[in-house]
Amino acid sequence: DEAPLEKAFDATIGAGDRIEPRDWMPEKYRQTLIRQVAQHAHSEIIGMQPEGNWITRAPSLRRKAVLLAKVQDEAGHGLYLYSATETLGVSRDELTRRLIEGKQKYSSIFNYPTLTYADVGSIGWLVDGAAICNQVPLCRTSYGPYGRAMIRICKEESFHQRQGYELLMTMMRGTDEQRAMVQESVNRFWWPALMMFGPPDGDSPNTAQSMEWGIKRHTNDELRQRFVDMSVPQAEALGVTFPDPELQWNEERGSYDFGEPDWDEFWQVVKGNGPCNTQRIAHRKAAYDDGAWVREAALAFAAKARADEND
Ligand code: FAQ
Repeated sequence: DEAPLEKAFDATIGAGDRIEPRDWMPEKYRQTLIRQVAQHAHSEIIGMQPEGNWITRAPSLRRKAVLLAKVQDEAGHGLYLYSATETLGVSRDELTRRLIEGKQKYSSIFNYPTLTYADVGSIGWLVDGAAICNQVPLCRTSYGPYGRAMIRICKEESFHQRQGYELLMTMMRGTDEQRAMVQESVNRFWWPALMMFGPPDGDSPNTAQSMEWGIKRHTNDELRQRFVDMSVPQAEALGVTFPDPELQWNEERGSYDFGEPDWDEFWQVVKGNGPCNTQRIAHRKAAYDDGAWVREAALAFAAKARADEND
């Protein structure tokens, strides 16, 4: 009889306490977490590709070192998150296979190309900015291992956001050509960054249940609004504009009004038809296949160590 277990689970959630790996949990809670945390992990790993594209072409040793450190952090975030997912009973290898086979998603944003070096700055400022907005509340998510991973990840994302903003600020102090490059990049990344928060609340099948379980703490639209309000003054300080004629301060709401993202484009990208979906998955698959010998060697070594122990 699971009723008393379910009651204890509900009480833990109701009290705002955390569910830990060995606690009983409803199967749907487990599956929702596997879905969200695995998608998040995949996003970090796939998210290494757009910026990784510029490591060999960074304009100075300093910029290269910063970018290299950021991309390495993303690998680390992926690993914390795969570890958190493993506590729910699914292996990292299985999750990687689901990603490569297109059975699990990763964030739409990483299916856009990085065409100029300014895109490294825009990703740091806007993409990491959006990620922070979304992830700071996730530090209080109801599942312990996920929340603890988020705390560390958010600290590193703050550094990522600042390196992007500082990079763009430096370019804005440069030539007219550099300023134009920044504006062009911001124009391309603004709408995709707003789409990172997911579909509008009315079209978000998972939000209500995830909020009830304390997995999500705010709705997609709440966080999107928070991100817009945070970004506008930053854009003014930087000296760029966002490509949205409807963007306007609303005195009554104490928030910015803004236009509607192109949700058809969003669903196309989510379904696999974005500009870089095929390339991103092909690259990930090649890296996985190329690493097969390392996994085999590690397994053989572990088997030998076990055999030696038994001698
Ligand atoms: N892209 O019912 P909802 C980063 C899917 S930050 C693709 O609203 P939910 C840092 C959604 O999965 C990026 N798919 O879903 C970094 C669902 O499909 P499903 C990663 C999306 O889960 C920076 C369907 O649409 N951050 O990596 C997207 O309640 C720079 C219906 O949506 C996270 O993952 C999208 N944008 O809310 C790294 C944060 N939006 O699964 C490198 C944690 C929605 O039923 C460089 N995740 N979908 O088949 C979350 O907060 C939530 O999962 C949401 C979606 C808010 C993303």
